[in-house]
Amino acid sequence: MKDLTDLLHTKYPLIQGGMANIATHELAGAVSNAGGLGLVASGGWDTERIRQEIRKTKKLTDKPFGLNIMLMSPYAEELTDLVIEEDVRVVTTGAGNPGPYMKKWKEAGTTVIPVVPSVALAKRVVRFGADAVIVEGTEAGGHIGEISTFSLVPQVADAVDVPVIAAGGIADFRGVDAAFALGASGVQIGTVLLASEECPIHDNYKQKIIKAKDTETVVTGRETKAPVRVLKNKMAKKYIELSRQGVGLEELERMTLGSLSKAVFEGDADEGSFMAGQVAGMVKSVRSVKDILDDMFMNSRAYKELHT
Ligand code: TUI
Repeated sequence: MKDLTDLLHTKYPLIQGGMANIATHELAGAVSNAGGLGLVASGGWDTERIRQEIRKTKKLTDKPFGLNIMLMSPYAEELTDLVIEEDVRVVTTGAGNPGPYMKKWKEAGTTVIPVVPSVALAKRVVRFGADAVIVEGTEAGGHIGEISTFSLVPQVADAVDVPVIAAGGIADFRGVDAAFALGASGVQIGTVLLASEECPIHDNYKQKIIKAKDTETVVTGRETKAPVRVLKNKMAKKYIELSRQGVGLEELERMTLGSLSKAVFEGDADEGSFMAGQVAGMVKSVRSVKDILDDMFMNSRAYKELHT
């Protein structure tokens, strides 16, 4: 199989997670400059704000970067055109089926890499022309599927003939090696990047990640079919209670994005939604994005084998 770095035009076979409200030009530019594929995220922002983020990223880096489109966003449809207007070379999608937009992107020569939580969706997006798939396990932070990375990655790798990128549960070189052993050609990381110098979030959020233990994340909103993994706090308890009481999906989504802003910008320990994956317990310090990526790949046997 072709090396993922040939598809992404990057030094490392790594994509940054498209974290809503967090993955701005600062983070995307830093990840691309460090040798991964940085992403500008879309969840929470309107089309003009994202256009500005894309333009600012181009000023920060001459390396490739992408746009993540959260398909539950009210601006999703507009963003599918923005990709083409702003000549973004790679698009990743999440929280839905990008099938209806694939023809337009393929005609424009965009590289399309959907996040999939199941074998069925992986097969469907590949039929529509996906260039690779990001297979995200339930260990990940934010909006998640049901199946673990360990179980899902090999099943998707057996089912499709495009590169598989493993996501969820990966924070260091051991995760990279495990992903390759399971049949992946690369990784996507999010939580470990929250604790990077370049990540533009409130310091309280970074400190919460660093202090978190293995048992500190919880999944909210299972009843509403929009499960979201966050660090345990007052807001998470309130959200679980409301979704048990049957509060509607739309209201819960609005609440989620509102409380995510409180976490990201204000570091509000009680009212914030601190989205994080189960690997938060592994993250022990704030480092530069370059240190995080160099450490992941210079110590990975799988990466060394591919590149020597
Ligand atoms: O999208 C994510 N993670 C996210 S999005 C987000 S912002 C948010 N805003 C309001 C409410 C909830 C979240 C925070 N974190 N990850 C990618 C991902 N995609 N995980 C799971 C999926 C997924 C789920 C179902 C992808 C496709 C899918 O398809 C269902 C279908 O239509 O077949």
